[in-house]
Amino acid sequence: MRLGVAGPVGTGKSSLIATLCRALSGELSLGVITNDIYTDEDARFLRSAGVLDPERIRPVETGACPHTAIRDDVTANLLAAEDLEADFGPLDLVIIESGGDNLTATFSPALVDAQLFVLDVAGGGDVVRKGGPGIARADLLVINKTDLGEHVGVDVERMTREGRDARQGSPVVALSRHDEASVRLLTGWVRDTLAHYRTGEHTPVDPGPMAPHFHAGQDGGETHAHTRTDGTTHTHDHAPAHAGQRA
Ligand SMILES: Nc1nc2c(ncn2[C@@H]2O[C@H](COP(=O)(O)OP(=O)(O)OP(=O)(O)O)[C@@H](O)[C@H]2O)c(=O)[nH]1
Ligand SMILES: [Mg+2]
Repeated sequence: MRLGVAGPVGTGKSSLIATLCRALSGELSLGVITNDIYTDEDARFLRSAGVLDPERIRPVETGACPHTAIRDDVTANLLAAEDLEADFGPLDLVIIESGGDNLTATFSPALVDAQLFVLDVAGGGDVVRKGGPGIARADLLVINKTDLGEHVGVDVERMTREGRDARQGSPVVALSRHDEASVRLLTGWVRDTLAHYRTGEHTPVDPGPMAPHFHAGQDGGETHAHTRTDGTTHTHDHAPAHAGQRA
């Protein structure tokens, strides 16, 4: 099974993967793929954490917005997964970390069978209300670093409750690597999902596309497409900010 881990920058994706490796490497054959925009920093962090044979941790340097490599063209990640399988197969679980992105980045179901979306309490209690496809429809929402709630004035219970409200019953785990009981909830979810995957009861779900956006240097950018929460798309024009300044 391939498991994607997405979420904004610094919410604790690599740390969560280290926690999973520590808990599961004794019972499962694991591989890890990290996606960084410019470096192999996350792969180096995980290798130095000593939680898995360093050879089982492979970096993909995306060189572009993270969603490019986890959603638009997943080839580099599929090749890394194939290489891991060739070297260490049969693998039970390959965990793929997305580069940290905004609230709209999700994995293509062509790359992963299941995906987690990771927020952290230090990012603010209101982030969960801002919504997005990962928060609403990833297979699991993780509210991470619950130990920091009291230090940043965030009501963790309320944030977790609002996460549940946003997901119509889909699971939410409030996690801190310092709280063993919460780590057991996370590893329990991974074990259950893997068991369902093996019996064919788990179906990969696409949380929905990246919000349409343009990159600097592409077209003029005056035409914007917005995807509404119901999935329909609406396109309209804005007067360019520099209107009147053009030759
Ligand atoms: N207090 C606390 N800090 C945590 C926890 N998990 C991660 N951190 C810290 O949060 C910071 C970011 O963690 P990472 O795991 O690197 O986050 P990331 O999402 O992989 O970051 P990017 O890959 O750069 O997007 C580090 O300083 C971690 O030590 C936690 O449960 N509690
Ligand atoms: Mg990371």
